[in-house]
Amino acid sequence: MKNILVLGSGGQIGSELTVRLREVYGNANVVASDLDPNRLTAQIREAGPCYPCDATKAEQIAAIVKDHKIDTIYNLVAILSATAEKNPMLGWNVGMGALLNCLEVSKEYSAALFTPSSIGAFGLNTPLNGTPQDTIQRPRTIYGVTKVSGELLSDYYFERFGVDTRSVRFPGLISNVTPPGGGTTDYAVDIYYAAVRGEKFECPLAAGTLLDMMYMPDAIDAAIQIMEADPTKLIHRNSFNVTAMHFDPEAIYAEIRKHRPDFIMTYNPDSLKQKIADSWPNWMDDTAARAEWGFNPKFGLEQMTIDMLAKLTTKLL
Ligand code: NAD
Ligand code: AKB
Repeated sequence: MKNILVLGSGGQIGSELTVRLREVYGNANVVASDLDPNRLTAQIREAGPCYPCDATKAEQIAAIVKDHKIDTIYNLVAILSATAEKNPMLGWNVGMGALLNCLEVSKEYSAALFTPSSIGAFGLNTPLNGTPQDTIQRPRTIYGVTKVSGELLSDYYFERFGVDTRSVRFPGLISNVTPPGGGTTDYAVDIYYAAVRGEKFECPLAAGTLLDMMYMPDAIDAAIQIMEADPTKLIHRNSFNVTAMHFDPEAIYAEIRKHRPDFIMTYNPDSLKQKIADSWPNWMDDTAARAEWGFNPKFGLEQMTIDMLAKLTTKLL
């Protein structure tokens, strides 16, 4: 049995991961937290222990870890790509501050640590098709710089201090539970909300912009599976490429129109998001994750679209 602390339980990933971790490990064994406790759902607040916690303050993380005998931390604190680009100092201070504190606390209390990286850890001089596990990483966004720095720092703490750090490079994540927090790939969530509400959708990325994506249930499985993986099988640690599908705006639009033939999408590219998206992989090679810890996503674009439309229809209408 594990004792787990989730930092960022109010976010897109954290809200679903916290609930799922409690199903797997028990409500009392999974502590939820966020800088803003108002972001925590009633379900999360009522089912188990919850704390306000600013992850940029090491002592706040350490107090929870000590009190609850935490042995595993899921650090989901970051400022996503488009928002960070508007306030680079905030992106760096939050992303790196939270990670460095988690690493130090994990070292002191012998906790394992999961911190997601992203497709944002790659840049224009990375091979964009079939992006290899080990390749050039020279991103030009502050978000990407924090992700590459985080990968290096996490490997350093493993090699130098034996901290059990593990991570995946998530692609754009699509969920029907918590809206996304200011990233470049948010359009792939927003488009479903518009379709279900019967609204027109203005796409902030141009036609032909291919990006890697994953449905949230597969992302949650991956986060739990990698932390349960046999460490002797891990050749890599920070971070593994993982992906489930890749598509451009036309492909997701066409898939939605199979179910909502009246749905209309037009294009109005946002120059900041477009520049970021153009520098990210079209599709990554995730062979290492499949070979080293059995990553095996279940949802493609077709199945995800059926599920998203059904769940959002129940939620919104
Ligand atoms: P999010 O923006 O939805 O959630 C982040 C949460 O962190 C929010 O609830 C916010 O209140 C909280 N937070 C912010 N500053 C904090 C602080 N100082 N202390 C404590 N909490 C604080 O982000 P997300 O989409 O859930 O992403 C989680 C992680 O996964 C991030 O590292 C992100 O880079 C990574 N990731 C996400 C995606 C995606 O598509 N969602 C893709 C790749 C990687
Ligand atoms: C973003 O667009 O910033 C995130 C990510 C892919 O890291 N969704």
